[in-house]
Amino acid sequence: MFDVKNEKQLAAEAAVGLVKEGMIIGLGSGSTAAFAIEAIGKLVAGGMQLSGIPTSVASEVLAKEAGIPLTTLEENPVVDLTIDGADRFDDRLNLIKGGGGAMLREKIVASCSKRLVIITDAGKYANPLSGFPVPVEVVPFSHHPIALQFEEQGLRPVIRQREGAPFVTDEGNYILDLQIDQIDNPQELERKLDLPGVVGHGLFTGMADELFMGDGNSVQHFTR
Ligand code: ABF
Repeated sequence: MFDVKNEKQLAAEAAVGLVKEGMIIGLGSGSTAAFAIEAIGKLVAGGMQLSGIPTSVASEVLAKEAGIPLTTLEENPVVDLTIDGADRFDDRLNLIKGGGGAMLREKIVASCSKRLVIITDAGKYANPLSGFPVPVEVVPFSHHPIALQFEEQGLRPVIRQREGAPFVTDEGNYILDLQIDQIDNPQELERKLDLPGVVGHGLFTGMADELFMGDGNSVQHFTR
């Protein structure tokens, strides 16, 4: 069994090779993106001028530790390149994201980006998408009726908890994780999720431009 950490680090460093002087960089969340943040910090230490926009409080902390100058979407609403992780990807680079609960800000930053580059390891590939719950971010006020509607659609929602209480996202919302065996039509599922009170979800369809996948001691590069 290959070292997954190594696969993540290889993918992250390959994506960071795309970073150029003066860029506004979207900084993803999760353990693979953490390797990218570390590598970008080394570019800054070497004198490269750039600014990062974190996609989570956790990534903001890592970016500050790495010495990356930070900016915001208010100051820079157009992002040159976002490097982010994923929990699953299929042949068309449709993604399941949000295992760490950051998918709302991740999708916002991705939507502001000229280029979205995903970094993963070989274990994340699933075609069709499967093997990981689809997280849906909901306003706390609405979480119960939404859960009931998802139940009626057979999507088997489970409210994400931490230490016995509902997990609260960086934006102060709850997450319903949908236990779906296989997603044959991600776009159709996206339409089912569009209920009042839903503020985001972890299905990213048609957003990723390319993907680096660590695979053993090598990196494979896919473009959509
Ligand atoms: C993040 O990357 C999340 O959307 C996703 O859950 C995570 C994958 O985590 P890891 O890289 O630790 O496997 O962008």
